[in-house]
Amino acid sequence: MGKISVIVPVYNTEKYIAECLESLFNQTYKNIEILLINDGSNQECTEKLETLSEAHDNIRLFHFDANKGVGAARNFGVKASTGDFIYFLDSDDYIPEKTLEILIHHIKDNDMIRGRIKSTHFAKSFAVIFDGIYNAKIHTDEKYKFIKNKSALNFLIRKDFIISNHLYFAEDVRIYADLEFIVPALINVPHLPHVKEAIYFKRKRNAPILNPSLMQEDVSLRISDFIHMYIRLKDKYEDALADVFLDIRFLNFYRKTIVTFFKDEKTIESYFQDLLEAMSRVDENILKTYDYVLKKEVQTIKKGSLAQYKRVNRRHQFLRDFKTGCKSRKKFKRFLYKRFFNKQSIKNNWVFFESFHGRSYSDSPKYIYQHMIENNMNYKYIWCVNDHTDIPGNPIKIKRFSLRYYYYLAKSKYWVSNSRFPNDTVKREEHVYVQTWHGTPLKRLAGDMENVLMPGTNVEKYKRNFYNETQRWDYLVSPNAYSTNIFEQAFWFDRNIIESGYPRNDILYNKNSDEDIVAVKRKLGIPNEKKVILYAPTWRDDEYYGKGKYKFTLALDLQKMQECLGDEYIVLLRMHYFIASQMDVSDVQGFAFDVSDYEDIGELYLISDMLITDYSSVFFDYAHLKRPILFYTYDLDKYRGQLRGFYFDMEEEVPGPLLKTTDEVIEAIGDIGHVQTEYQNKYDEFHNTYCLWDHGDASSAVVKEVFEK
Ligand code: C2G
Repeated sequence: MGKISVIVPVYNTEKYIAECLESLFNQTYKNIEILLINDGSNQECTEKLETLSEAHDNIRLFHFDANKGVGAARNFGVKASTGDFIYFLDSDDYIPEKTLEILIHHIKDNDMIRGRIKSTHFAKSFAVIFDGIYNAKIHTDEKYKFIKNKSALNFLIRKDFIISNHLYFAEDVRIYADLEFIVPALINVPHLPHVKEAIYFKRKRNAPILNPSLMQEDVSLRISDFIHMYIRLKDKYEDALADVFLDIRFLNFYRKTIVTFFKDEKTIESYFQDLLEAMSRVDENILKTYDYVLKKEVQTIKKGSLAQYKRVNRRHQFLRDFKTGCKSRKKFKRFLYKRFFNKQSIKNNWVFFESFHGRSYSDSPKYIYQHMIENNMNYKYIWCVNDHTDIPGNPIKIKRFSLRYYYYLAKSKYWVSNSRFPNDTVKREEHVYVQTWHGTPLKRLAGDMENVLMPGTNVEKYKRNFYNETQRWDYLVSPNAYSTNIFEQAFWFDRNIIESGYPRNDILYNKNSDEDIVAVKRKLGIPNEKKVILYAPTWRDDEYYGKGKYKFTLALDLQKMQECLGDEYIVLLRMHYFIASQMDVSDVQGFAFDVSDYEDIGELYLISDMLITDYSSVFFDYAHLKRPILFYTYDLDKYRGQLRGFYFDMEEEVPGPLLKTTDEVIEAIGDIGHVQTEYQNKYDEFHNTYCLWDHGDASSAVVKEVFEK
């Protein structure tokens, strides 16, 4: 049937290349050569390519001295190839084992054929293709719809067709090099067969910030590259179908990407002349099919007056925002926020506090605030709390996402929060944003996460949003040196880290007295004479009812615990704030108490004699008290492997036993003195590593740094 030359340009994809090549070695169609074009990759990647190619006869490896771009690499590959067919595969993607076989089987007399491209966010996806007769569907008028993402991927093409039509990739653009190749290719085929069983997995990179794929690159580059390619191709070819394809893609790109970019008016000027050139090539009949607003903008661009276009753009941006604003109450608030509140002056003495997305008056923001009011500092305070909560000092209280929320956020100079603000909030230059974060990380965080299994997002979106958020923090509070290191990397953070310890832990040093403990127990209505076990597990990324609403199935047998321990102990069940499941303690009344709604977990630490947790950061804080900690890690392998991954080996580092069953938990509690002796050394080491900075004055240190310097 002929040999297929698979051309794989490689640029710093050392994390993915082995999987990519493995998918080629596994092809059921064996008559292939693999051309690896190392496009000036780093040393690690280059060495990896050398090792891989030495181990396999059908790999031919070529090196460029410097990075020349994907277009140049593929052109080189075509020239060096010896096959009858050409197939382009990107080095971070992969294909199921039958893809090449299906394509070559169906190409018949055609010059090219296309399979299906599927995006994947996962580390590895697979497709089960059952043996059978697959039909290639022939496309004539709609053949251009197969230029997905404007790319030449997952086409199998005859080499002599490429040569006789002088097809090549653009070498002077970074992102849309494929258009130069694929548009004339399609012009020269009367129709295109498509087989949907021939799948190509396009990987959405999970490091869009530090290691972006081409499409994840800077939007300004995408704009200039696309304008460039559009003009060139319009001038070079006269083909009715290609014209329609190019005009529609260009106008859609203008509406989706360029208009959004032009929200920042300063950006317009440097693109205006090129845009004028491009728009003057758009066919009037195509333009006619678009809405009034877009037509008006295109006409204004074509007139060539930058000032006039800026005015129209300003008006239209407002209209677009207003139109979106009218879609719902929520959107209208955002419209007012963006268009009015954010245009007003900032109040220099207003401080806006939020803890766990307004779920409680708690955590480090609470202690920073308390320090400020106790010291009569001259500020006006705003607290975002969703429920009616008593807060000393009479601050203004507002609910998250209310109109007042947006108003006060826009006008308060200082923002203090322990988690993220909504993505659509705007931090102006005068705002000062203090991020306290909410725990020493054990579970991998943000930029360090491989997979994201939370509902309503994916790894790329999650990281991008996270990145946008961390880049607006002015200060980040760190509880220990270990966290500082991780925060810098996982949050891409290189600004002010306040190495004060956690304000939320001040209480563990300042209120650790019998009197204070009795007062909290009284407030909770729990018996004073019994010892207290606090069970505070974390949440599971993949168990949820919906966005932000997680499930938790209690895996502790409380009845059994009551039978064995009830005379001496009571248990406080403390669910993570994301957990929406209700705990049913009716069968174990007087023994188990649901304290999930209690605002300040620090007070619960103080009144408990031991902690049971799992992968929650609570144990880093609890260790300040030097009281026993048990780890009920019944799903350790799943949690560590599949869900999150950890920063360190739990078995090695944590200051207490890892237990898998209720019986083991009961046994450890029954013999807690022995457990303590056994873990004393580990506990001391742990304390020395993670608990060195807190002495009860972290709030004061943060306030000094942010408000008194
Ligand atoms: N928390 C709580 N009750 C629980 C679990 C947690 O009150 N049952 C509070 C603690 O203050 C804890 C914080 O929420 O330190 C963060 O909880 P984690 O279980 O560690 O999980 P997460 O919210 O995912 O934060 O760097 C820290 C990580 O980001 C983890």
